Amino acid sequence: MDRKASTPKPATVYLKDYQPPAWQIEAVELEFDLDPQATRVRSRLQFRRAPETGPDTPLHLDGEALELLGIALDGEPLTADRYRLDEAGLEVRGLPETGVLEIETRINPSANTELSGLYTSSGNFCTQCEAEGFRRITFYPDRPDVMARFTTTLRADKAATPVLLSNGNPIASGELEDGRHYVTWQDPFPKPCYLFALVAGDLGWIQDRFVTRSGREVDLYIYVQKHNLDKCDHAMASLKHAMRWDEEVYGREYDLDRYMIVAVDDFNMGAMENKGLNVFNSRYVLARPDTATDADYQNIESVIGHEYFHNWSGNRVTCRDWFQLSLKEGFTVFRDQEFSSDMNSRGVQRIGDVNILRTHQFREDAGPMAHPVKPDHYVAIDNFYTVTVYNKGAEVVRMLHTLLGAEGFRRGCDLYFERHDGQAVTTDDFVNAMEAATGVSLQQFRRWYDQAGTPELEVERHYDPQARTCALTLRQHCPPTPGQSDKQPFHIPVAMGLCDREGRALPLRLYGEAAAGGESRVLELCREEETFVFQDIPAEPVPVLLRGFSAPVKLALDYTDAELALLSAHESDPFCRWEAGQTLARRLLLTHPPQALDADTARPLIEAARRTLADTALDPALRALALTLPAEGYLAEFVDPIEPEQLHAARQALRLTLSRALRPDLEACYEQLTETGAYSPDAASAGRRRLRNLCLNYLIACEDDSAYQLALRQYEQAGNMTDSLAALQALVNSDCPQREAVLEDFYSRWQQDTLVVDKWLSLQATADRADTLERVQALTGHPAFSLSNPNKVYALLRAFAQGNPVGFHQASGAGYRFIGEQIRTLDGRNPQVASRLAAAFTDWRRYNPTRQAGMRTELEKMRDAGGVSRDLYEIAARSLGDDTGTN
Ligand code: 7MF
Ligand code: ZN
Repeated sequence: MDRKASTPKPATVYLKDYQPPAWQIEAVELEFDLDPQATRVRSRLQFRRAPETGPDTPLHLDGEALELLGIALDGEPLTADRYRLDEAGLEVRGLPETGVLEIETRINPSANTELSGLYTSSGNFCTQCEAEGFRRITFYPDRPDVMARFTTTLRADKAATPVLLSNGNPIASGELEDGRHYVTWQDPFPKPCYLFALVAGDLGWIQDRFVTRSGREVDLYIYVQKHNLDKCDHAMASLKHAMRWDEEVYGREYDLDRYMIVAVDDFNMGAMENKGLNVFNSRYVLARPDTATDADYQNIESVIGHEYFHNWSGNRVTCRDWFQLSLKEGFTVFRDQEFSSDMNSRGVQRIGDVNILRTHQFREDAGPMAHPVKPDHYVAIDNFYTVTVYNKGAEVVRMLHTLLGAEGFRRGCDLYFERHDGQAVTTDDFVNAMEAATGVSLQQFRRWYDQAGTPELEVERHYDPQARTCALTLRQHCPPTPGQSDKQPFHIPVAMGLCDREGRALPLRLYGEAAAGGESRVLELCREEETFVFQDIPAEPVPVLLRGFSAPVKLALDYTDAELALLSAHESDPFCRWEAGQTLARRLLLTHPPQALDADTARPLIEAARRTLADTALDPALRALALTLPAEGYLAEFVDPIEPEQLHAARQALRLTLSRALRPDLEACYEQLTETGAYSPDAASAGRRRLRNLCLNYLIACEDDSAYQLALRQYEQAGNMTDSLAALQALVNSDCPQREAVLEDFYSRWQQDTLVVDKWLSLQATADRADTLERVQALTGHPAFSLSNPNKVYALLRAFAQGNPVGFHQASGAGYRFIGEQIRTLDGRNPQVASRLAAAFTDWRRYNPTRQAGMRTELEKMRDAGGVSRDLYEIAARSLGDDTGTN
């Protein structure tokens, strides 16, 4: 257990204290006698002292929640004076330079409620070792810079556990006495133990084959509970697309004879890239048109891609230590974003990714949990699997791609993989390879890894009609973050263009250049302030900055409403075009009280929306994005203090105004997009459904019978989950008299399908109703809910705490007390899930004094609870402003 009742203040780990391992493990042989309550693990570690290590240095093996049954060195049992056992692990003294340590331990997988290490899910055995779960399986140097060849033998009852899987290739199998059997697996690639996996149980599978570019045949398997075998095809197709894409775009092939994916229902996060044996949360594998939405299909494709891409960015080249986490995660998120762009629509993908970054990562960067892409200290590493490490990390890699160009970036990647194949390295090694391959200096660029906070980019423009020049002055500033009061300027790539008053792009010739260099270019802002002067500009232009959102910064440019309207109608870059419309809407929402958001005030927005609804030449998905009002979570970034019900009321008022003004247009668009025929999750079809369901969402805002009938009809006739759920959601958030009956109908129809039930829980948790809190409280006692299953916790409790700001932040404080209590209960079972839920409280200082007091009280209760986990302690303490950076 990750609980330290006796230690009030858990220790902090620092990057500056990094020491290379004193001992290496060259090979590991593991034997598991699987039993749900008492699994025996025998481990043979072939160790070798590192050259720089003195002969008296003890070997430290991490271990947690293990029962030590025996320990021997080179075949001889070790006497008690040769080793010391404490709550952190095992220390062995007096070892020769090389030898074999044999250790036998016992663990209880069925009692493992943390879902870290070896545990059972729906009666099957599975593992999760990243970051520090392997130490809950056996004593081992549980750090990524110790890389070994693994051979794993699994033994279990053959009838109950016919499938026995681990990393690599099966090299032996057979029958044993008492109805048991065994399989031995060998992974030829040395790996850190966080990539170890085993899965055992009564699973079904589908099988396919992939032939690599060089002609190697790879067997592909997806293992699931048998009742889910009809939901695996999309995941398999996605896997083959990912394998082909990595060959085409990065020149990277798969390296083992088999690739296995297993779906489990109980999993703390999305998925895990264990070598040759990925373990997935079943929500990122299973899809059938009637059970999964378009968004589910998309997510499956991107998560399958993400885990597959880790085989190179993470497994073949791994992290030296956990401070380097973004080395593999930022890079791999960038790779999966690009994969999704190539498989679907680049513009839609980019807008979605920017939305996530700005609503979640900017918020993290502005609060007490702010940390650099490469953190320099932590209490619980599991708390640093953050949007900063993942999504800002991906933006940092994207900026390298922008600065070096696609070809330079590719050369840098090739060199990185060539130099470091089989090694555990740092983010610096990655940047070094990029520099060495291109000759571009990235000295200043490295600050993106070390400085936290979101830079603010202010742009001033000056047009000189006599000289026909347009001068853009770019100024950067980064606000302080915890532990970092002064920031050095960043190296910021600013993709930009200029357009005339008809929206036409102008050729760009910078002062001193002989000829124009295109209509879009990348300015590099390195100093605090720099001025760029463009020549031959016949009339005052409209500047377009940050095309494709070329840097993770906050842009300030004093556009007029007319300029924004122009860009939202004509700009060539989908992100900047969308952004212009969002800025217009945001201005309206933040400068008017809800009752003032009438048709007169909103006229320009209404007319823009009318044109968008009718613009059949434009991708429907982009039209849907353009018509979606800024999220409340994004609007919150612009106000102080955050008043959740005011933001909500403003957004709802504007939605109603648009609905009333555009009713015939919305109805026409809805009808025009009606489709019959078989469901396909492709981007074009999904885009049409997205726009049509957005029309429905607007139409029902009018709360009249004809809109209700439209939604009810869609619910009844829907041939896929996307349309069915959109109709249900529209009804649940309305006052339609049938809303309860439809909710009940949905549950009774899908109660056997745990992933569909999650959607049903989330809908209720995010419902726009006065009694939602009571409803959520009641649902915690519903048979469909369980605190033991992370997906259920996320579907109900996180959806409420993070997806229902009005409900969670209600002035009585009842939302805080309820979620606080759930977190403290959960912490005793699964600290990782508890601390993720606690993220809802970290921004407490952004609210008014009453709310601050309510949130603060809950954080203090978490921090000061006896037996609080390290994970939850760190979140609560840092949120409260305690300095966890000093021991
Ligand atoms: C896509 O990164 C993007 C991010 C760690 C677990 C999966 O492959 C992973 C694992 C966490 C948070 C997000 C993701 C993952 C984890 C993830 C998955 C798919 N190495 Br924690
Ligand atoms: Zn990952």
